[in-house]
Amino acid sequence: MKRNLLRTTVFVLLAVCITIGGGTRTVFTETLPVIYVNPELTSCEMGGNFTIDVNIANVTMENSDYGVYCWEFDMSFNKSLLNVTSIEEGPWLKSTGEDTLFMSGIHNYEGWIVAMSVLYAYPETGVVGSGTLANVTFNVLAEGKCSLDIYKTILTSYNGSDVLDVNHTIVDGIFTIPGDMDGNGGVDSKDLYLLAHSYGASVGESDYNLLADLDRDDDVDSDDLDIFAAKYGTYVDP
Ligand SMILES: [Ca+2]
Ligand SMILES: [Ca+2]
Ligand SMILES: [Ca+2]
Repeated sequence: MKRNLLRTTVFVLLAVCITIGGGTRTVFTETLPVIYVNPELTSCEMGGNFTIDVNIANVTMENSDYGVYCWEFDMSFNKSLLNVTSIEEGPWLKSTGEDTLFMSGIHNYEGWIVAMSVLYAYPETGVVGSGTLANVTFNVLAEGKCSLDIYKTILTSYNGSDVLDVNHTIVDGIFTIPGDMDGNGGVDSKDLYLLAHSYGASVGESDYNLLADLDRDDDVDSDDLDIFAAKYGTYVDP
């Protein structure tokens, strides 16, 4: 009975929200290269797996001397919530056709990983532009919220004799509970507002939001709303 009332309440809220709509998106205005987690906010049910990209953007000859020859990052996470199952190199550093030497390490008992890649033959120029450094796949041990914290990053260039540090910025990721679409650690009307904006959308459409597709069947519909209603009011420690 209580659940039916809740579901009705959620539907009414949805009807209100759908008429106002809204959305969020990450915009980088920095002129420095940036290493960032994509998507910035991720959720997944307990026992499930999800993959995030560690991306780079805004690399130019002007801000990197001779392009990037090597990247490295560590990433920490809450080891009681998540385990990393795989780290794969993304295509960015290989995008000019040069071979790379890629290495990674997974330390689930301590809650961190490390990954690095270097252009093998030190060509005349390094790589510029934007793309994916690595894909990291997690298994969810328990529901909760934690930072996917990128640190100890290294970006280097090369002038023919010296290795040069490339100044850059970092944007971390957040893992949170299913239904928490704004990453505040709770499932509430603000999340419903975001779900409403995606309601009726399928994967590939601009309004589609993976965070709203709670059953992960590539569309946002009444099945997702049912799951959302069941999670409505859930909060975790920030
Ligand atoms: Ca929320
Ligand atoms: Ca769905
Ligand atoms: Ca569906």
